[in-house]
Amino acid sequence: MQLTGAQALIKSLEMEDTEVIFGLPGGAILPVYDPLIDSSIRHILVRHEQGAGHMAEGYAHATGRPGVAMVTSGPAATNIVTPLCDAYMDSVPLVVITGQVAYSSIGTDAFQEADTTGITMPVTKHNWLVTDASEIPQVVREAFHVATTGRPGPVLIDLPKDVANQTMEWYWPDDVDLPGYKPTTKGHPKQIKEAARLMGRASRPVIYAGGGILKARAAEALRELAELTGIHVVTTLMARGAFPDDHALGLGMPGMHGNYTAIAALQQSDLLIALGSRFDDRVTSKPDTFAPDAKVIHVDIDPAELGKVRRPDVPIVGDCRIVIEELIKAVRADRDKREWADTSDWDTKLDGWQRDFPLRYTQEEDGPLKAQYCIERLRDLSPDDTIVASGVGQHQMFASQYWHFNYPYTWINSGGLGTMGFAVPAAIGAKVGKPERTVWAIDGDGCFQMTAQELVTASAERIPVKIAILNNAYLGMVRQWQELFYEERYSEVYLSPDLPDYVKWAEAMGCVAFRVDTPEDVTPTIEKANAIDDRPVVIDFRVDYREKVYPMVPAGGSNDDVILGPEFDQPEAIQ
Ligand SMILES: Cc1ncc(C[n+]2csc(CCOP(=O)(O)OP(=O)(O)O)c2C)c(N)n1
Repeated sequence: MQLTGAQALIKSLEMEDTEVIFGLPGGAILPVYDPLIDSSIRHILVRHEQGAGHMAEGYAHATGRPGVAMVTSGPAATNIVTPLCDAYMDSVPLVVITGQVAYSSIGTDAFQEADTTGITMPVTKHNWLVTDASEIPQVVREAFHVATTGRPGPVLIDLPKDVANQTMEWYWPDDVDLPGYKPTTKGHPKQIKEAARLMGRASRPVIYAGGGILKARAAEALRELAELTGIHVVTTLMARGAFPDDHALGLGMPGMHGNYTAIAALQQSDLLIALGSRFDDRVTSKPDTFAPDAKVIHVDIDPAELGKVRRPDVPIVGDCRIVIEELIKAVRADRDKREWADTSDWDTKLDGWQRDFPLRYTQEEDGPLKAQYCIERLRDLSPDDTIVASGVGQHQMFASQYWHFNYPYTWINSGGLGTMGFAVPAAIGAKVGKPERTVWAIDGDGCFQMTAQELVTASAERIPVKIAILNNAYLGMVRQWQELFYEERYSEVYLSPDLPDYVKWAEAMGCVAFRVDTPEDVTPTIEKANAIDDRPVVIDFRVDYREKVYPMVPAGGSNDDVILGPEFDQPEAIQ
């Protein structure tokens, strides 16, 4: 069967079971948009290519399947660099297709030419410049394989226009053979045995669970390991939902804005069992003061993570699910042989910290509206398995702190890159992937202004996402740092609560919109929003601009010096 390169590309995407492409056409990718008309693949026409990339990420986070985006050359390709970098940092499987000028014109500064493979090389797991149409099925097969195996991540296929117009003889490759790319999935049995032995000797062990748990579909295995050993679990910002917050062994989020118990548990631990986590600086703060007495078991599918920040005592390269399942067997065997250390003092200490230092804020009945209160009401009034996407800033930290994540794949955020503007398009992508679920974006007013136009996409495509803008009239997180560390010298952080008029703006984009000024309006308005399921809804919550996110570990400091905030008598240091 003879196909054009463009037809072969669409057919290859169908062979990979692509159900949706997020994209926007243009000159160089025109040939591929033609056969798309006859394809079963749904296309969602975005308003900006950054939106396409983040939608594909939201889709991938929610479904576990690779997100696919397609854009044209030059400025469209550069517009999608931010989502590629975002996906790279957070290990999100994406396949991005970019149009390119004709192969014969590459290097001539042709109209809308950009060196897309050069620009994206540092932010993709791999990329391909297709030089002949016959390569297309092979390249697509390889692209999906690389994006989804090992440590997942984004890949890019750059397709010159003349190659898309060439004809080729259709084939579908039986397998993928990439010399030099053979991710290790099974952990070394000796190391796993040693890990179990260390776990049995520790009297202050903590499981430090990262986003890798979710990527490896290892949440169930993690729960089994925790329950079998009675070891408490902290879940990083990327792992929220990987272990239920409501579980007796769940300690919640550690890090710069983590809760006291999670931070202190890591600090005082004598054994960290790091599973799919990467000792990010937002968790460790100053690495040489982090968890000084702890031995470390570090499990990661990416060997480059082991020893990158902290040298592990027991490094294990492998897929988290497979390794944890083996570790469970090793723990059982070890327990048959020897008595495990007593951890009851530690458990009592953790309980005490949880009792003495919970997350706390005050919402006065007639006082200014607090962001935390809005989030708690959203949480309690929405279905348990609601998917929450967030932007970046104070609202993101409040959302991670105050939502109770009890199910995996319900929390979607930009952890590594911290991309403002992520929430709206990511929520749209998640809703496309999981149309039966309620999807709330919790966004800041600054973030919302970066990608709000994708609500036009949501309205046009009938994707009924819900957006809560926590409108504090400021770039709040930056304001917080200027207040605390620059002597209240506020520089370029004021945005205004009314410019734009968020309700009118949302309505102009086809959404239903509400504004909430007082605590008493919060519940009825959320109830109204939750009852709408045929179009997007936006609530403009006017929240107190003075509120700060606590606890807080000052950047560059030690976790021992975590600041609890005005609601508490500050302890000297963690002890
Ligand atoms: C694209 C981008 N630009 C700048 C920043 C730096 N930054 C981090 S948080 C923040 C403020 C966010 O403001 P807003 O969306 O209103 O959220 P808030 O902190 O007020 O909840 C800024 C500017 C960023 N993370 N991403």
